[in-house]
Amino acid sequence: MEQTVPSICRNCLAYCPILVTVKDGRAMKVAGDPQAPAFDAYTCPKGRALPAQHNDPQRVLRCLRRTPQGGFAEIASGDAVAEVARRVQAILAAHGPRAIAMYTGTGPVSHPAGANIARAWMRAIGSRMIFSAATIDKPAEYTSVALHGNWVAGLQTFETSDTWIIVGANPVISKSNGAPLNNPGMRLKQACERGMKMIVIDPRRTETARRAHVHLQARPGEDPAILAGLIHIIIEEKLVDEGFVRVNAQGLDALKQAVADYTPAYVAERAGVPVAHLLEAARSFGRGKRGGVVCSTGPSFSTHSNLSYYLALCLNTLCGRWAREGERAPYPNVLLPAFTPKAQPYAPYAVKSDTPMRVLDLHENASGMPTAALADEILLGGAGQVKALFCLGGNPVLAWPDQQKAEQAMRELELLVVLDYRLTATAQFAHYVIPPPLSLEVAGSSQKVESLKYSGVSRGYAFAWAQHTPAVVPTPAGADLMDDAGFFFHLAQQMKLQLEWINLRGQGPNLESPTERVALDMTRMPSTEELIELSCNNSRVPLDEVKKHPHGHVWDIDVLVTPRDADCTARLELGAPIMMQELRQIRAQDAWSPRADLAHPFLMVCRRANHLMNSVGQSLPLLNDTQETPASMHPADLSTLGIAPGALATVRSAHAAIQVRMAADESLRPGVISLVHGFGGSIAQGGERAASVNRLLNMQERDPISGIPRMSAVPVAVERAPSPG
Ligand SMILES: Nc1nc2c(c(=O)[nH]1)N[C@H]1C(S)=C(S)[C@@H](COP(=O)(O)OP(=O)(O)OC[C@H]3O[C@@H](n4cnc5c(=O)[nH]c(N)nc54)[C@H](O)[C@@H]3O)O[C@H]1N2
Ligand SMILES: Nc1nc2c(c(=O)[nH]1)N[C@H]1C(S)=C(S)[C@@H](COP(=O)(O)OP(=O)(O)OC[C@H]3O[C@@H](n4cnc5c(=O)[nH]c(N)nc54)[C@H](O)[C@@H]3O)O[C@H]1N2
Ligand code: SF4
Ligand SMILES: [Mo]
Repeated sequence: MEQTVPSICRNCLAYCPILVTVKDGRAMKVAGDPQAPAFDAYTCPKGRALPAQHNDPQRVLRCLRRTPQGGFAEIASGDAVAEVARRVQAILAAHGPRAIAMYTGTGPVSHPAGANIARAWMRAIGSRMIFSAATIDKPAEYTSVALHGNWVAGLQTFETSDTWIIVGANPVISKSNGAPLNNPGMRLKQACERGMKMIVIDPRRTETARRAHVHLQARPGEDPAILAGLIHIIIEEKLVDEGFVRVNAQGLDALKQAVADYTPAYVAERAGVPVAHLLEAARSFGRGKRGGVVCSTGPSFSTHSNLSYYLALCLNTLCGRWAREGERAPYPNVLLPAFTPKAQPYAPYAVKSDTPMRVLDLHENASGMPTAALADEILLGGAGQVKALFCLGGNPVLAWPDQQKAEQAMRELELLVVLDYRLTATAQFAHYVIPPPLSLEVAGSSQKVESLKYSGVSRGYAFAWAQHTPAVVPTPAGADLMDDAGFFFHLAQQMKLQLEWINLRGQGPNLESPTERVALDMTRMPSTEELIELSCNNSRVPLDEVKKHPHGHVWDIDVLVTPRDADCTARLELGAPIMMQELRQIRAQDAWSPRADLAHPFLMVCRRANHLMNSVGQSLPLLNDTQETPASMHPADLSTLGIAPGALATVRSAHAAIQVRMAADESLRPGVISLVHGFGGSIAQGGERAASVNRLLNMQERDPISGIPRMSAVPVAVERAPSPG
């Protein structure tokens, strides 16, 4: 029997509403849902490949355990949990809780409850060694807010703005920050048609940049200088919203001084963009009535990311781009609790915590524990050494900077438990692989997307959309799967631990509504539906009401932004001393000499591909037919190098070399090579051809707070690959 049912694609954080055609208990087809409001039946290739992903013959359907010979043998899920519990207890007894670490990657995007229960388990054993992909993604989203403060009612929205600055993001492909996630290409087109002046800073003329009023096709890594330059012009040309700044901010004088030397002429030369474009960008933003500046992985990866993100927040504050008293609240919450969207700041807070790493002088910080340093932490012997790692929906061997070190760390672990449905580059080093059911096999809700606003500014949907989906297909016959939540719950049961579920609504100490703590009944594993109910406790719209709209619904939540409290003393900080100091340091740098490094004359940047989600999708023939890392350069550079489009090339950083398949791309700034991240396999699997971008990186140059190393604007040499044989 064939049936078409509504659901939600949970492969990325756009959470598009979909229609799934189900035949004999198998997903056959996925299409956009025309009955869903506000999405235009949009899907991308990854969403349409959900059936291929679910029915993938290579999918892991039973738990695996490493054999003494180095292969894998199947093990019943209950036995796997019991064995892992025993091994964890032995490690705890010998080395204490710090020896147990957890890494959550992007996998939990599709089952948010898993990471919540996993963290509860880590709290129960007393380990603070909780790492996530956030600190190798956009850690500055958190650190910048800690340094600058945030705004209770949120940023003005893209949908209501007449100007917008996008720094190093390509939302048309990646559904990333700042631009609407629902069919972003269409939303950008509509915005430009209604006259929005969009400014895009990107070394590549991306699908997004093609719509820009001004495209600053700058040299990668110069975002701090460019943003300082825009601030300089906005201050010089008196485009600051002085009334707003007087009431809500402090530190303007310090900022003015620190950007004084970032003149248009200096910035233009340094970043390699025309002065006229810089002036036009600053003027369109400053003279617009509403707008916002958002940053993404481009500035995050190319060093000084705290500063880039911080200056973006300062631009928002200088121009008063926060939702103002009396306007409709932009992020009113549907499946999150109602709150009062006040026109006032959340105060800045401490950016570093007192939990230290043992390596690289790093600490837990506003963005979490520094993941980029976890391999070093695992490899460094002595008291506190990490002996066990739980890897929950992540792929360290392809995602962590310095692939060699990541692989070495995976081998060194006494216990590596990988929760994943694929035998990934990381899973091959695991002692246990625990496969979860996939998204269409479990219930879900859109709440995760709403809570994106707690990690940065302007994220998620600015309209009150919500949807719930039941499981729409059964798990495959003969499978013995365990979802992430179930695994940690059963582990806790085995270890006789009490778990506490926490609903946290906010960022750092700034909470939108009170934290809810619920002691779980440890005698029975709650169902996925029960966990969704728990996470939707006190939601503005009851979950049962949301369930009445299987295609999703946009609620008319007409909540207005309320005035600033009379006793509010919080102020947005424009002159945080460490940021001002970094601005001065960058200005004092000699930016030109390193460019004369003849051994590494090109700058490597990375990007995401429309058909892949980080390392996911590579092995699905429907999405990908090559095992070679796609790279591109400007045709003029290729012809100088004597590399034919389509040929193999070697990319060499100061650290290592990899092979890539080269394409010509006229939209790329000359001098830049762009690689797709997430590609390749482990070094153990494939030598030279296992070309993860992360082979090229190391920890030498890293952010002092988040620890993210230079992952973009990496100096490299590019050569014709030696011909085989
Ligand atoms: N050089 C370089 N390095 C990068 C980046 C870059 O652009 N360049 N990007 C960085 C960024 S932004 C990020 S977010 C990280 C990504 O880092 P990771 O999250 O570590 O990498 P992913 O490839 O996204 O791995 C997600 C894994 O989750 C699994 N998965 C999917 N669904 C589920 C599920 O329901 N349950 C479980 N348990 N697993 C599931 C997938 O099979 C996949 O193996 O990499 C970072 N590293
Ligand atoms: N299709 C697809 N969607 C995804 C993902 C995926 O793998 N595939 N991954 C998801 C994840 S985990 C994340 S974090 C988001 C990320 O979403 P985005 O941050 O939008 O990621 P990209 O599309 O790679 O866009 C980054 C852009 O930064 C530019 N860039 C590189 N270096 C610099 C620089 O120094 N300065 C500036 N200004 N720009 C620079 C690159 O050319 C690129 O166009 O996407 C998510 N969505
Ligand atoms: S953009 Fe693609 S992968 Fe992301 S939710 Fe929509 S259909 Fe799924
Ligand atoms: Mo990411």
